[in-house]
Amino acid sequence: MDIADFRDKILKQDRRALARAITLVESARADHRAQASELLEALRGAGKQSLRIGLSGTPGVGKSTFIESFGMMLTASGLRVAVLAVDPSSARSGGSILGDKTRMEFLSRDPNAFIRPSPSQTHLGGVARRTREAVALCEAAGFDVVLIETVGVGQSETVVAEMSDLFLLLLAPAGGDELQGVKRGIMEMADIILVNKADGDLKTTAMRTCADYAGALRLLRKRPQDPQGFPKAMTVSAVEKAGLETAWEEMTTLINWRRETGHWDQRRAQQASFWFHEEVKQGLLARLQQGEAKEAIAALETRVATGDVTPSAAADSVLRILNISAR
Ligand SMILES: Nc1nc2c(ncn2[C@@H]2O[C@H](COP(=O)(O)OP(=O)(O)OP(=O)(O)O)[C@@H](O)[C@H]2O)c(=O)[nH]1
Ligand SMILES: [Mg+2]
Repeated sequence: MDIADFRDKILKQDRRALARAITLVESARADHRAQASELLEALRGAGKQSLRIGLSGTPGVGKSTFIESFGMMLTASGLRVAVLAVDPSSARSGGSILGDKTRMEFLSRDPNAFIRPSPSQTHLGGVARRTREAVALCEAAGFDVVLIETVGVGQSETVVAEMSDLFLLLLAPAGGDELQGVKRGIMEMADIILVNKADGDLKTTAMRTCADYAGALRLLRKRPQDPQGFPKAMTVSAVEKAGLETAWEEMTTLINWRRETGHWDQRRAQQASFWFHEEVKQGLLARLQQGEAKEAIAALETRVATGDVTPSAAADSVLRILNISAR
């Protein structure tokens, strides 16, 4: 494989080359990983910074429909949009690809859009790296906006938020006064909450839900990366394409402010550091799960349980195998 040629094609926005490059970074094969690293290194700093938008929401809130409508609005205004997905739940793998291709019927045929459904996944660490690398490839390929979708069912929101410039939480109208069981931690990550399906019979409920969340957001600790009025909650209808322009204006306001005040660069720097630490941790964990260390752990497990050896002495002998013993 000619890495320089591959690099040039991606920089020239060749979609086929981009798709092949993403396949390469998704591969677990050692030779592919080596090529992927070389390619990413060759592309580092080339291209431009896209606006990375993370989008999370529970199954059925309308993520796919929203991306279709929102994405079409962006491409109509001349922007190039890439859509990536982080989907750690193996239960959905297979189904999501088919579903999304039909839900994003127009966007998937738009020459200014690039949609990449999530591959079937193993563990979240691997997913995070592959998605981050796919984002970097889309940036190199000159996309103005990279949308990173995740189904909000667990830790995947954190993964997406840690690679986004802007994090959107999509919610559905909810009756009653319960705040849909949205975890506080996820609320705290959101820059803009969008209550979708604000149309027809659901419109009044959507407005009430939106007001509830606006209230809840005001109770959260003020974050340095927000100008006055953010984070905020708004209503949209992905089906009727209502509120999308306003939502985009709010996103632009927030992002411009962050660029001007240095928070954009600061966040990207913090994210790079976060992923550096994560990779170190993942690398160490991987080494514990193979070879001599793995065998030693298995052998010591019973001895620790029966009190034959103390937990710390046992741990130390495992760490010594990796040459990282503290003693
Ligand atoms: N009334 C109304 N229905 C909507 C709206 N957006 C999506 N829906 C409907 O909600 C259902 C789920 O929409 P999807 O876009 O597939 O939702 P999703 O979040 O991508 O779902 P998963 O991919 O399963 O996680 C579909 O029947 C949509 O037609 C909206 O703005 N208004
Ligand atoms: Mg979907």
